[in-house]
Amino acid sequence: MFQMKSYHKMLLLISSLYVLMGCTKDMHHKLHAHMEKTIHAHGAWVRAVPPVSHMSAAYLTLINHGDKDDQLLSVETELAKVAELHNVKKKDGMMSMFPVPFVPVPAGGEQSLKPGSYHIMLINLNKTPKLGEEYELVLNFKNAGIVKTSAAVKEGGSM
Ligand SMILES: [Cu+2]
Repeated sequence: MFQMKSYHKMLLLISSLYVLMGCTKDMHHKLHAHMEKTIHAHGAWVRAVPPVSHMSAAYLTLINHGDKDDQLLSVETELAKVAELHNVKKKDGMMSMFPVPFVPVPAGGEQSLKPGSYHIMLINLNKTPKLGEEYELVLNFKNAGIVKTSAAVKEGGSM
């Protein structure tokens, strides 16, 4: 009798778990689909650097498919302890970099992070990025939330 009861309880528990899991899965799909259609990250790459270097940079093109302006707020990667958003300006005939609080990505438009412009500065490298390797970049946007992309290590010109 006791065994029968626990068997029924178990069945009840299992079916309610299925309901819960189904619900969560569905919500995840909706969220994911929403994120996929707002911001796309294309052609991400990381600059190959010599082993003595403690810094590198990452570049990519962001495309905003949404109807709201968005902002890239921060980036995380296993490659570096710190990832800063930078831009460059000309000062006394020299190009110098400076940190920016965000990188704007206009509604229905795109933004290129490239040498000589906006870029992701990778500071305090955990390892040396070598040609042929790939590293995941976790991009955090004001509206689109988290977007992940894979960046290939490539040879770049001067910074
Ligand atoms: Cu920089």
